[in-house]
Amino acid sequence: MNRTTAAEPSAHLDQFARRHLPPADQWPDLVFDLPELQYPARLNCVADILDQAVAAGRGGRVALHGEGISWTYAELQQQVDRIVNVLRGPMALVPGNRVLLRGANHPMMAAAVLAVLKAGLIAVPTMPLLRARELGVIMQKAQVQAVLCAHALREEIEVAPDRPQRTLWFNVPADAQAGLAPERSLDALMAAQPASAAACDTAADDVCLISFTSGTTGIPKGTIHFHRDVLAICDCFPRHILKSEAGDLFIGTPPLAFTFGLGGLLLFPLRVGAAAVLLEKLTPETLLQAIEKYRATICFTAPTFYRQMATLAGKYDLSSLKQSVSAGEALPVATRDAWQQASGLRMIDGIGATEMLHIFISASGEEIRPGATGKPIPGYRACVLDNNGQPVGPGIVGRLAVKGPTGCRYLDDPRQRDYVLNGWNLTGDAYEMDADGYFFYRSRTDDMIISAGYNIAGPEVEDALLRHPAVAECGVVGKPDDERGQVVEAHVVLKPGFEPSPVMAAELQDFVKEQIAPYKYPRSIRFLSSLPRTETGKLQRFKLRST
Ligand code: 3UK
Repeated sequence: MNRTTAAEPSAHLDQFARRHLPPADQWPDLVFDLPELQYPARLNCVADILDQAVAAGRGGRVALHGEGISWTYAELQQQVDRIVNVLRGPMALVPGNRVLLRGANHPMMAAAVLAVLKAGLIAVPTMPLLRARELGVIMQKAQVQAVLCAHALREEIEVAPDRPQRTLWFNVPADAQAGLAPERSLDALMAAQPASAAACDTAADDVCLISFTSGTTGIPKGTIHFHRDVLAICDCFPRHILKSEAGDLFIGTPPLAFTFGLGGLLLFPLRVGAAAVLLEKLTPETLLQAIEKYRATICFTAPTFYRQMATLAGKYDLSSLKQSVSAGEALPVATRDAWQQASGLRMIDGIGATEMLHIFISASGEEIRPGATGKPIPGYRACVLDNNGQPVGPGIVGRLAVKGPTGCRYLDDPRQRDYVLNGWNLTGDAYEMDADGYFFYRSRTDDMIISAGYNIAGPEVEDALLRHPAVAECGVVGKPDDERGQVVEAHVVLKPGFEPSPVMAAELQDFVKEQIAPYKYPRSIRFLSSLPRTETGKLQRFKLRST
């Protein structure tokens, strides 16, 4: 089942990425057992999702909206092709070279990513909040040869160590143009290039993307993905779970540099001929406004965003919305309920990972079971393993293991051995399956709280607390304790109008004891004004543990 040795010649003149793939015996199994996953030996994913749409006569339909911008498929293709010509011409890059991309969500950022893939180069997208030192680590690990960066985010790039000479700025504001040499401006260089370019004739397993994990600790890991992986994620979740179609309008918050956003806000809509709205710096209020304004039909964001939007939703017309997708971290039932009451929509929860490229367990419509993430989506399979790597039956908590058409291949990283076991991808999550084959998230494997011999999953206690009317957000972690090993500690943000006090703490403790086994109640409660989160919406539990 492994497809590590390509009979098909690579289009890459620069073989860096292929040379730094893990050894074949450390790869996960790759499974292509659906008719739609039978890809030809040669493919360029952008030719398939963009050029084919224009060739099929759909060039006049809108592809992307941004602040003050709407591009049709034909216009997007022209932008992409001009960038392809800049990359091949003045930048003198050759297939297989790595290009670091940096920008907030915007049609130009999308065009830049697509152009890199179309030219047979390798995209290395980076999160907007990263600082110079972190960018330097990524540039060094991926041996980046060029940078395309939004002018607004130039500062950290300018001072990043090892920055390649070949750095271009895009979306340069009018007042900054005069101070910038034209050969430094992607916008200026594009204007001088023809608006058409042929896609690089890449092999299906030529690398097109190195996506760095948004890991909360440690050195970031580069996950390697191929042209066919990009098509595979488009042909699994959106096709079978979302059931998206050309009339859809996608909107949401995840950055394009995060594979949740790259798929949900760019690749998925293009694959079905639909459109997406790409906006920067969205808040719960402005996302609601934008759903109303654009009449979006599918929303992608993280659980906390839905929780905050639920309290404001009444002020907006959300009648256009057909589907809402939650991913990035566990969806508490309390948040699912609040959003459903506010919007009338049953949330589609889905677990994905950078290593797997996108979502692999989910459910929609009548298949949804509140509390469960769902079942392996068509194309993927999953099971729960014990500490010896043996599958366990229903009702037992263990390590989540998955396989499908995509899987983990770290760029030159010994941690490959931690993620892949006997062909399965181990995501680092503790899960339990029920007799019907539904998968229930418990916690990250490392985050299970062990108190006086009991295993306690923080998210279960969080879900209980979130049902209390005074609780806006909360995070539950294990706090070291001489007697019990660990005790359950809740970090709570109260809603406006509620004040922290010992009485409030006692009330919350009693409230938890009424809902779940009393030994799980938080013996310690701390009130905070906000919780530490990553740019991808994940709670930084290690920060709660160290305060
Ligand atoms: C956690 C979830 C419970 C889980 C991602 C959708 O989050 C994404 O990728 P990351 O590499 O993190 C992966 C880890 O995040 N997680 C994500 N979704 C859920 N836990 N329920 C969920 N629904 O610990 C997983 O191992 O940042 C999500 C699509 C693409 C992605 N990259």
